Parts: sequence; C-alpha cells; structure tokens
Amino acid sequence: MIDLRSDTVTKPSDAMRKAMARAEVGDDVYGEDPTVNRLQDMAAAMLGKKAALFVPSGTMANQLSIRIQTQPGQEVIVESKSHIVRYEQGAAGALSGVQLHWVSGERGIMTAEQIVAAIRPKDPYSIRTALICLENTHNAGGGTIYPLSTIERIRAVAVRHEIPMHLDGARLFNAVAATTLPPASYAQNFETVSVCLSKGLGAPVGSLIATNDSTLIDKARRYRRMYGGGMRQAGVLAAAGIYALEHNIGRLKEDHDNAKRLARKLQQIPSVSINLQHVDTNIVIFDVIDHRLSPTALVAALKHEGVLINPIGGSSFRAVTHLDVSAKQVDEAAEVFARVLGN
Ligand code: TLP
Repeated sequence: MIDLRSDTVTKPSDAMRKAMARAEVGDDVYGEDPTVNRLQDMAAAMLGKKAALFVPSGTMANQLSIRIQTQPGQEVIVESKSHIVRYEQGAAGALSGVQLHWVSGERGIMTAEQIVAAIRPKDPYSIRTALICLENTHNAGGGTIYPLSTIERIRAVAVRHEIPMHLDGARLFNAVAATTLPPASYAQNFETVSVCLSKGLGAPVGSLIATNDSTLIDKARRYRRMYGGGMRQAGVLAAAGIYALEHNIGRLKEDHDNAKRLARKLQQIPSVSINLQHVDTNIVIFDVIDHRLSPTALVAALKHEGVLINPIGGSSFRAVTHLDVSAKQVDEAAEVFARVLGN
C-alpha cells in the first residue's frame, strides 16, 4: 500500500527504534526525565527560544498555546481553513472559552491588512482580540509557506496592538527545508511556537511548544496536566523526537521533490485540475472534475489499486509525501492515478 493520506502515517525506522530503546528515562511530571529535558532544550535552541515543553500532540500544543494566552470571553484571530478551525473539535471554545474570528487567507496566507481589519476596537462594547494564530506551512492551503516578510508585517501590526502571536508550526521544518531560512527567523515573530515531531519528521508521537516566557511555560505545564497530557517515562518518545530533529529535517527536501514529481504526473491526467505553482512543500491538493465516480468511490477505487489518499471536501483531494514514500513509489502511485482517474 502506498499511503499518501498524510505524513502522520510514517513509522519509526529501525535506527529511531534503537534510540528509543536506549533512552534514559525518569518521571517527567517531576521534570526528571533526562531525555525529555534534552529534547526540550534542543527544540528551544533550534527555535531560538528560552524553553520548550514536550506534549503528546499538535492539537494539544495549539490548544495549550491558546489557553495560556487568552481568557474566556476573548477572541482569537485564525485563518478560516486552519487546523485550529477545522480539525480540533472546537477545542478553543470548549477548553479556553474563546471565540474564533475567521479570516480567509489566500491558500491559507493572511495579510497584515486583513489582520488590521480583524482586530477589534478597544471600546467598552467590543470583544477583546487576545491572540493571533498563523499556520506555517498551511495544511489545507496546500502546504503553503508563509512568506517571512508577510509574517513580519503581521508581527508589526500585532506589536502595535499589543496582541501576542502563536505559530502552528506543525510543519515548520518543511518551510525551513524549502526556504533554507533558519527556524528561529520564523519563530522570533511569535510568543509561542508549536512544532510536530510526528509528521514529516517521522517520530511516532509528540509535539513541542517553545517560548521565551518562563511564566507561559509554567502555565502550559499546569494546563498540560489538566488536559491529561502529563506523561511519565516519556523519554522513550522524546528519544524518537531527538532522532527526528537530528536526522530527518535535511531530507524533507526529498518529500518536496516527490510532491512536485507527483503533481507533474497528475497534471497529465485530463480529469485532474492542479496548479504546479501551488505545490510549495509536501502537500499536493488537486481536483478531479466531471468524473463518473463520486469522491468516496474514487478513494475506494484507488485503495483497491494500492494507493491511499484523503478526500478533503467537494471535488478536492490531498496527497502527502513523506519519508516512507520513495520516488519510485510516487511513480507507481501516479500510474494508479492515471489508470483509475483516466477511466
Ligand atoms: N494534521 C493532520 C490531520 O489532523 C488533518 C494531517 O493529517 O495533516 N496543526 C496542523 C497544521 C496539522 O496539520 C495537524 C495534524 C495538527 C496541527 C495536529 O497534530 P496532531 O494530529 O498531532 O494533533
């Protein structure tokens, strides 16, 4: 099976599993797991932040970042197709009591002007804008890279209005691999940054929240416990994360090349509509037009031929490349697409 549903489907390699088996561990709720502490220090340093906290998932990282920077009854600016809006089960409302203010970006990228327009006036009647969240790369936008200059312009607006910023950097390292910009050049524009180890980096579990503010880290640790994310001998998982950061960032370029390769082949299929210029990283979004099969039937037909992808609404589909898919498998998948979609 060639699994292009997500980069979350990657399995730990033998070398990663060896690192996990060897990990020195302790009780992380006491802050005594040396491997977790090492991972946190390493991630903080890479992102140019003072501290980081290891958490079980990207969703928890986002939700803790919202919880520690807002009060119930306040508002958070988010992009309308962001993971926080679409895929976190309404957690910001349920767990932080905040309202989300959706702004529709171009392939997920908002502009500083849009942010200015979305910030509520500081009058006695308006809800208070407490936080601005960006997503880089933007998943539903198609793995879109936020131009650093756009982030910097949004940052200037946020500073002027004294509003903190959070980055959902689940795939920040894809942006880093594609642009060769240092991770800190992105991260320095945000009070909190989350990154995922369990997507293109190939670890089985885990995300981190990084910040310069020790009060925020203390709060995040407390709420992590409240949310049930306080882990014990988590060094076994952190070891996978350390391995991922040490070995799997450089190779993300291969996934980007494979995504482009797949997109070029999809473009040859008459029923497929795709813009090659819109494939920035490892996510390929395309439409299948006027096909006799429904999206569900198409996905089933592809699965029958050994290729898995996700339908993402309407006539759109998402294929994601990752470290468990080789260039040869991309070619095989493309042949399956041609066969199934060509009919
Ligand atoms: N994304 C998953 C699904 O939940 C959609 C995927 O297959 O792409 N931020 C972003 C930008 C994400 O894409 C994801 C996961 C998360 C946060 C949440 O990470 P987890 O799944 O670890 O909670």
